[in-house]
Amino acid sequence: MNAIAEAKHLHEEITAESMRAHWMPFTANRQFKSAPRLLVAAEGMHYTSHDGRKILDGIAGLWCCNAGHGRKPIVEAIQKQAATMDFGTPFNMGHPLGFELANRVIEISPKNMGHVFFTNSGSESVDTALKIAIAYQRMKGQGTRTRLIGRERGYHGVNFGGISVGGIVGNRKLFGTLLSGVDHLPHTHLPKDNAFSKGQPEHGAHLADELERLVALHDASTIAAVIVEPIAGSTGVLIPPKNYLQRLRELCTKHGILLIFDEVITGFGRTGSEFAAQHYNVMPDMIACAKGLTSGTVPMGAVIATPEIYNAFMTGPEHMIELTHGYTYSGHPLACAAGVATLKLYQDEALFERAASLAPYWEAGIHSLKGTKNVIDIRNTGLIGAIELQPREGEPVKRAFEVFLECYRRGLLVRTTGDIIALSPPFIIEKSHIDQIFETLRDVISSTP
Ligand code: PXG
Repeated sequence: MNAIAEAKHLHEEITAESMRAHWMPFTANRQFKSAPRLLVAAEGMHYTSHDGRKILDGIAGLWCCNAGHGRKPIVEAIQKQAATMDFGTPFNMGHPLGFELANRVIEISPKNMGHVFFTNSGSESVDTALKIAIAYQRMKGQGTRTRLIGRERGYHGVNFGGISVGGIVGNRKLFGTLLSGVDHLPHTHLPKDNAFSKGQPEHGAHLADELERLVALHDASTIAAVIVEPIAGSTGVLIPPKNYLQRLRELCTKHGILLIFDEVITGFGRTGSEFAAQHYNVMPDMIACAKGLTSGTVPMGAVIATPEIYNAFMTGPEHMIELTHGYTYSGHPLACAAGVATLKLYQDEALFERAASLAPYWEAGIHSLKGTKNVIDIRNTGLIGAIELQPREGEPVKRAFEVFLECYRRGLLVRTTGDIIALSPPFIIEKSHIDQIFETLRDVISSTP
């Protein structure tokens, strides 16, 4: 039996009872288990569903499979590494691929970056960066700088640090008091002024000045770091207004506050540049990343930091651990093998350049949906986009969810957040796929009540 037939066969055996044990993440478990949607194979731009249908991947898995699915050089590198050395402790031991991957990451990072700390996910990258920020201030003799500033509508993963600086109430309210000493900038979503902007919106740079208000309230001497997504992804693709990130950078520098960019989604070519930092020409002090680092093939994240930060820790007796932080699987050999092969593939196939060169076609495609029934805003940059729908009276979220289900039925995978449809295809996408995505969406949105 081939893999797909086997998976279909397995599906036939799946019953409500056999699905009970798996508590699924960020999923309406009961709805799902009453009508399961299973993916069983993936290649190039497509998934195969359990019922044997080809599904066009409009979201690169979940903003991560930037090189497309089942890419041979990555698959073979993982296979080879699994057979060569499965695991080795990352504490006081190393393996060659960890160093190679760190060097390759630095090669494509903003020029002010120098060091890479490996994690296993975006959430771990965020919490690692926040810990490094607080510890760095202490190492510099500024131990009172412990406060962290996030932003409303920010998503920084699901660990305690990330949800504390994050700004999504649904992800926070169940979990108690979270970290203390956290405050938030206002979000930058100004639909009245900026609806249907192509790329960066005109209005909203002044919202960065809110940091001055927070400094006046708390005093700079209590603030360690500001963390923002250069483009807020999970809350519906909020593109930074022109000059907003520049102003935030200036204010952080002025007040001795570290600026952390959460580039879990925007890193590794999504904007058409290596990182959003280069795209917007604003250099943070640290970058949290994950997803595209291995094109989603093996879980891995990283924090990229400046030499200034790294060197602040390289003091004290040389036999002592400088940063008491790390995960059993930091720099896991399989993840490093996948990462090295992925970054090489991005380079060999010039995939970031490909994303940049397709961006105008993508932009024209997505904005052609302006005027479609219930579409109240469209946002885009690089190979990322969002279509915001008017929520149905008294039934928020439902209209977009129905669009998601109908797209899936018609062979297209999109992502929804609230009443926003988010898109972020693999960079190997062809113009014909772009046409298919927007034709399908136009039809489905028009016919959804
Ligand atoms: N930061 C950002 C900016 C993210 O987008 C994370 C951190 C956390 O990464 P991990 O690997 O721990 O999941 C993310 C993750 C969505 C969606 O619907 C996006 C993410 C995760 C789940 C759903 O847009 N991004």
